[in-house]
Amino acid sequence: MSHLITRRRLITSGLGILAGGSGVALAAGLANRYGLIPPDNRGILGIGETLTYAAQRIITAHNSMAREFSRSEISKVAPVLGNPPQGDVYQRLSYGGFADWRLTIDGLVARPTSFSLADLKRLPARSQVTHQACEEGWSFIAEWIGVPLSYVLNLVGALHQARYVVALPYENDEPPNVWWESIDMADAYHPQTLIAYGMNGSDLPSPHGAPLRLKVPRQLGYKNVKYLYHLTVTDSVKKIGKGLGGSFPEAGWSWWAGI
Ligand SMILES: Nc1nc2c(c(=O)[nH]1)N[C@H]1C(S)=C(S)[C@@H](COP(=O)(O)O)O[C@H]1N2
Ligand SMILES: [Mo]
Repeated sequence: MSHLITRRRLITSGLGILAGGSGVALAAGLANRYGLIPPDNRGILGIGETLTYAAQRIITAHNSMAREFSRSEISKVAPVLGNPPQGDVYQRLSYGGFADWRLTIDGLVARPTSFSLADLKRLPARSQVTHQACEEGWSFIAEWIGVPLSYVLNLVGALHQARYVVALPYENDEPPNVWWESIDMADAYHPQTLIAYGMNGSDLPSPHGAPLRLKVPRQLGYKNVKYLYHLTVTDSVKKIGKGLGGSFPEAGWSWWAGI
């Protein structure tokens, strides 16, 4: 974890040096021109957020891949952070094998759709053995299987104005009172970004987000929303929650959590 932070600091300070002094304004202007201002930017005071995100998006190809491991490297223990939704409804859905679970995708799409677990399992699957790191400092390697989010976005016909995909878990509440996060379209269409329904050869266990979770292996654990119930495609996150793009930015962490 610490070396990850160091790498991010290096990228930020590297761009800082490039930008240097009044050059910061120039860099910020360029980032703006190319649509690379993250939702949690705090104007010139938050320039670090903008430079880190813009630098990553400019320097690395959009399709750069998170490292994949072999099955023999799968961790024996996978820690958990965050509990399943409280209340009977989730319990009942779970007893029913989540047959009645629906993942709704709406917003800037040509065909808003609700998918059952069976619908998603019929779509082309992709699996990957990747590393998931929590901002708290622990991490693990696991195999995830699911349908690429890009495939589903193409099915529902995401419109060209789309800039973010907002991920919401099952809860009887609205942001900011639920766990929510958003990703940009580069991550949404990235081949390793999955709507995952399986982990280490089984259905997703309840503590890890059953029946569905978002897997965004190029970012920290907190972007990987568990109990995934609703995806909204949007051109702005300003009117959702506190307008910063997710629960963690609302708590003072970075919206873009690339590693
Ligand atoms: N719905 C929901 N999703 C969530 C969380 C949560 O509390 N609720 N915790 C996040 C955090 S901080 C991390 S590190 C990972 C943890 O995933 P795991 O429990 O499978 O290890 O899930 C993320 N997704
Ligand atoms: Mo986390």
